[in-house]
Amino acid sequence: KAGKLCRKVDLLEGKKSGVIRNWSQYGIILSGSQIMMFKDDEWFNSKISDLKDPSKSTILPTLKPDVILMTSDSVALYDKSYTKYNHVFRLVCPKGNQYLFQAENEVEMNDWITKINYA
Ligand code: I3P
Repeated sequence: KAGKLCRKVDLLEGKKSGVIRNWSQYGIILSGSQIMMFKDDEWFNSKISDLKDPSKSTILPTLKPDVILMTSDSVALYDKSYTKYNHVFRLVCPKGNQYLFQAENEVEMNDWITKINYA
């Protein structure tokens, strides 16, 4: 799956202090158990149709993501107690890191949650 999400780092190793807390938008590719994150919006827009086409997956190894998150031991969940923004899900990672991701709408949010958890 590929698309765009806004991300905020909520906890690093379980701690809130010292964390840069702003939201920023990334182009995202979920491939296997990796979330690859790209800052360059223009580049991502120009590539997005290729990235959504499984027959062009040969380009995946050549990509240089700005951030990579491994999802194999992580859980994506909808956090009911989080009410500040809509369509936000939480990614909880084994070392205590937690990220908030905001999707465009509820359908997209649920799709990301499902695909991350079953990747
Ligand atoms: C943060 C920024 C975030 C905000 C965060 C602020 O300030 O305004 O948008 O998160 O609040 O610390 P800065 O840009 O100076 O880093 P929310 O929009 O999610 O509230 P927080 O510290 O309460 O997470």
